[in-house]
Amino acid sequence: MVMTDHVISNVLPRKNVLSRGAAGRRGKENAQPTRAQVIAANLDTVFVVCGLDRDFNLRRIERCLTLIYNCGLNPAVILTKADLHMHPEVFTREVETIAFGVPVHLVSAKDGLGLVQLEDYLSPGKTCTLIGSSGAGKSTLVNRLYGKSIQLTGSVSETVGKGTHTTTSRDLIIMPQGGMMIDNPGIREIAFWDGDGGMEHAFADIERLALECRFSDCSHMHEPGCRVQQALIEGEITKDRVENYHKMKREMMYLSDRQHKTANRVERERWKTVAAEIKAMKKRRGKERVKL
Ligand SMILES: Nc1nc2c(ncn2[C@@H]2O[C@H](COP(=O)(O)OP(=O)(O)OP(=O)(O)O)[C@@H](O)[C@H]2O)c(=O)[nH]1
Ligand SMILES: [Mg+2]
Ligand SMILES: [Zn+2]
Repeated sequence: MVMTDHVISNVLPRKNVLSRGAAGRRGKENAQPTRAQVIAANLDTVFVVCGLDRDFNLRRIERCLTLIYNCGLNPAVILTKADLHMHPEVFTREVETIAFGVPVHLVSAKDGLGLVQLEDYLSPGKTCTLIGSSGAGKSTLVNRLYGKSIQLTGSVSETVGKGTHTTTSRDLIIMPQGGMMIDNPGIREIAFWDGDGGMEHAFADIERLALECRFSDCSHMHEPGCRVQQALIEGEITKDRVENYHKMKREMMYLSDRQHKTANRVERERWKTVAAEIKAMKKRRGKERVKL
């Protein structure tokens, strides 16, 4: 295939893929995605970029981490715009309470704070991608790490604190450090797509507590002897985190249920075709016998 003056000579096989439920469910309450949308492939690290302005949202970070774990990929969190605060480390600590073992980098594209830590992810042969909402500061980071302005950047609305969806395509950039970086458009919503394996990593604290519940099928809502509820009362975990856990668990169950149903339907349809072929074959044989 020829694209302007470039020729694609080889397409590398996909080692891994970051995908989410395809968008297009806006305005439809509880509507679920029906297709997977690939964000990027062959990744070593997926950066969740969050600006330390009105973009900062622990629940969204949790959601992004679940999506990344679901795809079997390695996350790292970048908290950018650190220059807006006197003590930005408090945000790092907050994120560390929900992201176990995930590197959290505090950076500022404005004054260069923490950028050296990111260089390691960009060594030759490595590929990373940036996800986050519009206006989080993804493209500004790419520009800073690249050393010049190669990606367009936009402003954030003062009234609603949101970006203007400046980046509109997925851009793979070969960085001067030797690695590759994929800049993405801002994500409006994160619909899950596949499996539920990500929950145990993203909510390791709750899953660990759940092992101590009295009933093995505890829903952690109202059962006696529920360790999760106890931890909530004792302030070990927050209400918001538990609510987000339940919400995502529901979505995951719905998804796996629906995918299971789809698989059943595929199987039924396959058997319908086989049965029709057998019937046609019998009919043909019958005719052949009559001829004899
Ligand atoms: N103070 C401060 N502002 C920043 C920093 N990084 C980015 N910004 C500002 O944040 C705004 C949005 O930056 P972008 O890099 O365009 O954001 P984006 O995440 O690429 O947004 P989309 O392309 O719309 O998804 C711009 O006005 C930047 O100047 C930072 O470290 N500090
Ligand atoms: Mg951008
Ligand atoms: Zn329980």
